[in-house]
Amino acid sequence: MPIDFESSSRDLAPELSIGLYKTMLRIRLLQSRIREEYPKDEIKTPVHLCVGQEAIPAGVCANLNKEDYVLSNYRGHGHYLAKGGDLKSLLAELYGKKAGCSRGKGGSMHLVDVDAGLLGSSSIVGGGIPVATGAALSASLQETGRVAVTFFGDGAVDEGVLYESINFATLKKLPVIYICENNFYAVCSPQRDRQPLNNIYERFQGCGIPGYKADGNNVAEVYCLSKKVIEEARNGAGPSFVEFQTYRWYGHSGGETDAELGYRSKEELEDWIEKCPVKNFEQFLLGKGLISNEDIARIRAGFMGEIEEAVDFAKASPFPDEKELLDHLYYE
Ligand SMILES: Cc1ncc(C[n+]2csc(CCOP(=O)(O)OP(=O)(O)O)c2C)c(N)n1
Ligand SMILES: [Mg+2]
Repeated sequence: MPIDFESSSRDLAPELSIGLYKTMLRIRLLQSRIREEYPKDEIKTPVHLCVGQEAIPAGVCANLNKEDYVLSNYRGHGHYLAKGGDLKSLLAELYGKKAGCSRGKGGSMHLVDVDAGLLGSSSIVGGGIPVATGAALSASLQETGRVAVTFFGDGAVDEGVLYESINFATLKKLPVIYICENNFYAVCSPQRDRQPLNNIYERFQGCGIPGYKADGNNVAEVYCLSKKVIEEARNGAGPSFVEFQTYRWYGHSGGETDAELGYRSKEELEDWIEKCPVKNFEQFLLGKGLISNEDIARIRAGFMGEIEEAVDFAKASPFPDEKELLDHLYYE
């Protein structure tokens, strides 16, 4: 089914639509560049790309202020950029350099940029969920007006901490939004083999939290639904749970296609590539006359130049000093 941008973008100002497109494109181009770099083995930690899933960070984070909190997972490049993280710091982190956002000690899976409101990303499945709940508790107690958003996958829905956190957040009416990026797989394990029903968004309603589902490849729909739940949370109405259905194009980690592993079919992947969130929205904007091919070429060239500069910066940057090894870590 084609993506229904027509009705979902009806209330979006043209500049907003173009901004959402640009955020997605920047995330996509960065990841394409990382795919080229990764096989050179200079990026030492694993990378988990979110190619195919860009509409979710773009649409959600467009509703957040700098001061709002985001807790991400290991598939977090998109969340980092969309929340306003610094591109050079991200790339330096991937290369384990001192200028990295986590001082070169975290790698792709452990991104922190407190100034941008990204309190952390984690390799522990579901690891950001209780932290976001705690961040929302602090916002509530201190009456800062901030909200917390946590992004996680369908695999994290199998973790008990999600239920504990939602129960607590609902009880305390915390300003937190739980966002499940359902790409239908946890590594090579399909959702249908792990969960009896395809109803993630309905599961938590029994705890008293509203649950919603939307097309995670439709940036306008992602934007509008997250606008609603973020405003509600900010106005004291409490938390929400949102499931965005989407698909990752490449293997669980790294930048290769993995159809040969046999856990998903080539046809399924091709169907989802046709539903590309970036290309389809680009076509829609072109069709509406909101953007021209010349604009697109200019925007792409600008992002590619910026990304190239950041890659060069990261490669040329020094590694952390040996004596810093135990700094900024918790240890006895
Ligand atoms: C607590 C915990 N259990 C298991 C793992 C191993 N593991 C790493 S990624 C992953 C799959 C998670 O899938 P999902 O939440 O759907 O996210 P996606 O990778 O699809 O974005 C698993 C099981 C882990 N890192 N942490
Ligand atoms: Mg998944």
